[in-house]
Amino acid sequence: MTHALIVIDVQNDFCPGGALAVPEGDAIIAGINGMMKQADAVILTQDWHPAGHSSFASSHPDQAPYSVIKMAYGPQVLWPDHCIQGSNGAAFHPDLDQSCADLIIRKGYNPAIDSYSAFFENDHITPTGLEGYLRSRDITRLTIVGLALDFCVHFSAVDAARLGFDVTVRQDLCRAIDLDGSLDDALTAMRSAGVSLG
Ligand code: VGL
Ligand code: ZN
Repeated sequence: MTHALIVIDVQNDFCPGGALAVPEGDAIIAGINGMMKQADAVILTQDWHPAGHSSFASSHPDQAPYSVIKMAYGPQVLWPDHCIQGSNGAAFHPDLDQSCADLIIRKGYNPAIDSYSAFFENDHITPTGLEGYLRSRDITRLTIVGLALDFCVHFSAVDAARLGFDVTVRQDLCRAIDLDGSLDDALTAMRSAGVSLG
């Protein structure tokens, strides 16, 4: 059984001082670095939006950040501008050890669709390619950590479990945004999808 550590979006914009800062987002980095040596494969994801992305409140002049609108593919939270391609905010936090990473997968680059999950864009159809990568390396067991627990970690973990991977989310190595009960909803959804919450 081959085991991969998937590190979700440990980027400057999700850490204190960033554009979409997750409280204590940087507090998990030392623990994540420590886990990398134990995994057969280490995969980092990077939220990577073009300027003017449709998930930004600034792209919808009548909408405030954190409001929810209906997109063709379902409800979408509108975020402050964040993780713009090539910006310092989109860079990995300088304390994250990138030297062990086998693969860096970028997501959210399609201007019209957000992508919380590392596996599918928010239409739940368009693949990122990560599933094929994992299967071709015979990886069956995943430990998922990172930011934010209630958005990108949550959707990545649920998709992974539905695809048949054996998934553990290490809650101590995640932090949440917690918007309108989103953390409780995420924990419930992960449990019912068969994700182990470690
Ligand atoms: C994320 C909101 C917008 C995340 C990414 O990494 O959880 N959340 N883009
Ligand atoms: Zn984003």
